[in-house]
Amino acid sequence: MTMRGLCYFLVLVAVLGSSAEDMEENVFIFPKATATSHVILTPKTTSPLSRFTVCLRYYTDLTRPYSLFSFATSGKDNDILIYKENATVFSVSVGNEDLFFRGPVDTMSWMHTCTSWDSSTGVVTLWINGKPLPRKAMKKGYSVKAQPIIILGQEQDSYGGGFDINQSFVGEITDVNMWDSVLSPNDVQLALANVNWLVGNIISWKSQSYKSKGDVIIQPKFPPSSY
Ligand SMILES: *[C@@H]1O[C@H](CO)[C@@H](O)[C@H](O)[C@H]1NC(C)=O
Ligand SMILES: *[C@@H]1O[C@H](CO)[C@@H](O)[C@H](O)[C@H]1NC(C)=O
Ligand SMILES: [Ca+2]
Repeated sequence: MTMRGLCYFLVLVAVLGSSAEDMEENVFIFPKATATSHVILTPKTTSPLSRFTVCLRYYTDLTRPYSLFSFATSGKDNDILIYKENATVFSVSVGNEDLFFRGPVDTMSWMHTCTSWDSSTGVVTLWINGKPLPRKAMKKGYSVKAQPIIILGQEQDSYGGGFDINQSFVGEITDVNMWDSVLSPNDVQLALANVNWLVGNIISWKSQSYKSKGDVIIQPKFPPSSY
């Protein structure tokens, strides 16, 4: 291989490799409110979805609304959105429709959530720290569109943009996994316990490619005993 050929090869490896990272021991810190800083998670599959589960863990002292998980598709900015409205109310959006869930009052501790939706019934289940809130339903028969842009730290009002500083996340996020299935109650408990073999097949915190933009810091998790 010529020198120039070798250079092209190395660039190609760097691009294609796009470094799936084991994030198991890490968190993303969003250190301050901005309308720009965010993380784009690269999904392992980009097909339409007739069911899904998203689990993640977060730690924040925000009292204003904020986005936890923003999954936009072309023409549907809230194709999937997990959002905190205020100290007690979560909203879950599918296909730009919203459902509100009254959850436990915020405490200064790590919160774990799993959100699932099943097109065959429309049932949405929101689990907070391993406990399901009363189930609701929407968008029966709908299919979440393909080719999402998945963003942490900001709420998309357009495909990959349209951020609002007043909806930005400030704090720490980790253990993000997404499946193209509805997790069983038992699997939700395993996700809560963070058993490391339970990995998402759309987003897998154990081998995740991502791009971070702006002020986002990766740090090791503190041991659970710190809290
Ligand atoms: C929280 O948000 C819900 C939905 O928007 C609203 O009905 C409720 O009054 C709010 N609660 C507080 C304490 O602001
Ligand atoms: C964000 O909230 C602040 C304080 O309420 C307000 O002054 C500002 O106009 C809001 N910014 C946007 C972009 O909505
Ligand atoms: Ca939006």
